[in-house]
Amino acid sequence: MAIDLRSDTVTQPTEEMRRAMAGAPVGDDVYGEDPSVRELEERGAELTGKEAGLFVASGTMGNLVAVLAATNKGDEIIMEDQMHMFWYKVAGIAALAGVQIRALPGRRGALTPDQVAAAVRAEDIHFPPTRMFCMENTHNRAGGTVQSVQQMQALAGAARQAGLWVHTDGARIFNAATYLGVEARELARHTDSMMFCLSKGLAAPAGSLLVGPRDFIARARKYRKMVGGGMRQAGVLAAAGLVALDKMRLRLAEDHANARRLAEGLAVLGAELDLDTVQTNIIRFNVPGSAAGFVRDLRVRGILANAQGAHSVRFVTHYQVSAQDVDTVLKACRELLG
Ligand code: TLP
Repeated sequence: MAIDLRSDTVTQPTEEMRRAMAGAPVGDDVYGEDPSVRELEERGAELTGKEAGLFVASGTMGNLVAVLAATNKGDEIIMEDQMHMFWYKVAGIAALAGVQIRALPGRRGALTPDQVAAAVRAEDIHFPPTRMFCMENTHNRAGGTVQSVQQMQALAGAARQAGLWVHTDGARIFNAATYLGVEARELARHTDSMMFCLSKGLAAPAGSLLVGPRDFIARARKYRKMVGGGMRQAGVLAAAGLVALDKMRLRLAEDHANARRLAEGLAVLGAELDLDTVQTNIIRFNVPGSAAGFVRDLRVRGILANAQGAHSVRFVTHYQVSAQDVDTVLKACRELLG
């Protein structure tokens, strides 16, 4: 089988997930009658210290319904300019929520509180109202970098001071919590709502959770219906999500250790990368020649990866990438870079 470093989204459900899915009690979730979905939503809320949770089809849907629930058409929202919500959502926030994104340059995926405060619009007949501030932790395009509890606290402080709703794309929030050695709820305290994914490093086959205050989640539930996300007997998916939260969440340090060793090996081989950014399970590095060519040559050797620019390659580790696989990948890279 190929060693698949394209993303942690490629992870297959574990045997335990498959068993849980087969035996899951289910009901019609649009009527609020699916016990497995309810249990998952409660567990997600509890882990993040929020009042309520909402099971959504994807991370994309979770972020979209969060924006829909927090804004009105014609509002502006502030975020860092490499964020997933800005880059990869097919402009869904503009097209479907009718909201303008004010994207600001950050450092390693993070803005400063001063940048946020300065970007808030004054009252003026020409300006859209600034309604929301979003951050991403861990930060995908910055290479899986982590924002600390203190950073999130300071940013949320600046945003709340200006009356903004604070939302976090926490697709990989448990990777951030693992890196920092804190509970996810310590990070989640400094955001009003948060989305996190079950189908990335946590290996569930599909689904994400949006968590936040009860009235916000009730509004988001209606928007989820609007965008076609009422999934009926979704308990078969939620059952896998429960295994993801209870079991797979606790093993992410292994993926980080593998990523670290892989990155250190790549640095020795002369790949251009900033080791300080390799904090979790994502490695971004530059090769001297074409990234697409490098990725093609890896594929011939049974290794899958994504090119992310002319010279930039991304490797992502996950539970189906073993320490032995790291050796195999480094051997292949030695042939290609050496
Ligand atoms: N990221 C995927 C691709 O879409 C790029 C990946 O392979 O990394 N927020 C963040 C930070 C993400 O990295 C992703 C997916 C999402 C949201 C969207 O989640 P899904 O794919 O469930 O809609």
